[in-house]
Amino acid sequence: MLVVFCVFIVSCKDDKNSVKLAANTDETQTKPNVVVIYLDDLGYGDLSSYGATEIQTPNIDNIVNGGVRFTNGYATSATCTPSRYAILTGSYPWRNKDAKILPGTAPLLISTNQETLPKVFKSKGYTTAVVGKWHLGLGNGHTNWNEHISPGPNEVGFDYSYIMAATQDRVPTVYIQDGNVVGLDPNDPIEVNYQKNFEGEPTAISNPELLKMTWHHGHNNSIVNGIPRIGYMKGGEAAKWSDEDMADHFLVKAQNYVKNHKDEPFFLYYALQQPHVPRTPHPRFVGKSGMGPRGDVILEADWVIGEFMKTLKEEGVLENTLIVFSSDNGPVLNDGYNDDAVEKIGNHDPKGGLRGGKYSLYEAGSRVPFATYWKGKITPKTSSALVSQIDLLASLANLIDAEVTDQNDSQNLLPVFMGNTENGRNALIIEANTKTALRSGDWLLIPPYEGRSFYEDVQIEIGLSTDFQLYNLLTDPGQKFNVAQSHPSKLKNMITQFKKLRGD
Ligand code: NG6
Ligand code: CA
Repeated sequence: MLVVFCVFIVSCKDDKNSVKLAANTDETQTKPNVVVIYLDDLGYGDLSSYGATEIQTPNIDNIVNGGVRFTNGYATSATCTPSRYAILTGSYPWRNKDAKILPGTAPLLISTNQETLPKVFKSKGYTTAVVGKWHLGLGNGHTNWNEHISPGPNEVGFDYSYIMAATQDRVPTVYIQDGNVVGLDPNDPIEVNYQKNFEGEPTAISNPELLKMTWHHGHNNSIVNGIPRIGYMKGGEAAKWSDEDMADHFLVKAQNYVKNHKDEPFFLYYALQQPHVPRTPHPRFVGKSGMGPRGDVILEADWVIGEFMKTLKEEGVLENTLIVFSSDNGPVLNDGYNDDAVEKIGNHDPKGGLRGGKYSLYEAGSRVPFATYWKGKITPKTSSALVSQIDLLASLANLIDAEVTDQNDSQNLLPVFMGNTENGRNALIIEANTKTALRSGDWLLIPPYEGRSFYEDVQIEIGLSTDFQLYNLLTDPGQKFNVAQSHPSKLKNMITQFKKLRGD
């Protein structure tokens, strides 16, 4: 009788949620691996699987078209640091006043006491890793780059970390493995300063003849590899990365991680640097897109992802691995370097018909390509459910039967991510440069804000207006018609809901 009862429980759980794996004698064998593949500044329209016709991204398309392709998938923010903070903590970035684009010298933004995605995995015996772009601060704000750097990713849940500290355009331009600068010569210590230059060190202003890439706005401090950066850096010559090799470099680290950990359950956060500036495709990809470096590095990212997927297959873990693919914020063409992104864009629309772009409260700022792929487990489909990267924490916790301990903003949408239902979020707050807006159902409310509405340097509409803006995204995805005046009761409802969710 008891046996029959147990079997009933197990199969009942299985029926309700196809993700749950049947009870097994060897638990570790059945725990699924999870890989989050995260791009930097990839727009909603930058992939052929999201409608691009001028560029082909077959490897990413295999993921997107082979899984759930979300058409209402969001990063929490229109810039990097806040989105990365949210995906890793499950907390809205606007709750943390420091969650803004960080300099390379910023202290660690995530508290070491905070719940994080990798900690959730560790609570169930997983091994965890981050490879690629970090941009969440390191140390206590007075980092000595020549010593062990802590706290960092290893102190917020990652067993292994192989990262760049901030962005490819910010110093220090070195890789950091588990808190130590890779390849550092102790006789050539690194110094970093975001306020002032080190005496005698060339900058883009003092020595323009040293540049192989020129700057358009910002990016005129230290020169590394002929590329002018944000911030000043001295020393560390042997440790400096090669920009053109960065994609291959991170790929090998991600592949090796899979090879070394294929026999235990793992969580890997693989954060590629493309197509953020400076766009430095490996020579293999130069000229391949016909769109200049921005298109070329998208092709490079696509290739790298194809290679990574091959590794999962060759190592025999593909069918036991859930892949989440997304981007940290929307697209920008000229983000500070003269790299032909505008001149060579042709008919390509990185925004995929949405309005705005990176930095913007309009849709193109935070609505991004978003897909979940699991060979043999997820049936390919397109989903219009409203989902945010912030929901991965609660949803992946559910996948592995882990407890969520902190009070946060993450919603358990596992059945949506598995493609079993369209019941996504009812509402979501999106953010751009600390300003917030409400998506609720098909509607988007942007409250009135002072401030510039257009960011000249990058030629992007920021979305700010001193009037209320209300858009119906179903009938007007390009946000051409502000219907705030003609829909007073909808507007009122949205304002009430927004205040409630913000806690104002
Ligand atoms: C901006 C940089 C931009 C980019 C961005 C961060 C200037 C003028 N612009 O401040 O180039 O680095 O920060 O991008 O310096 S993000 O994707 O990491 O948020
Ligand atoms: Ca970004």
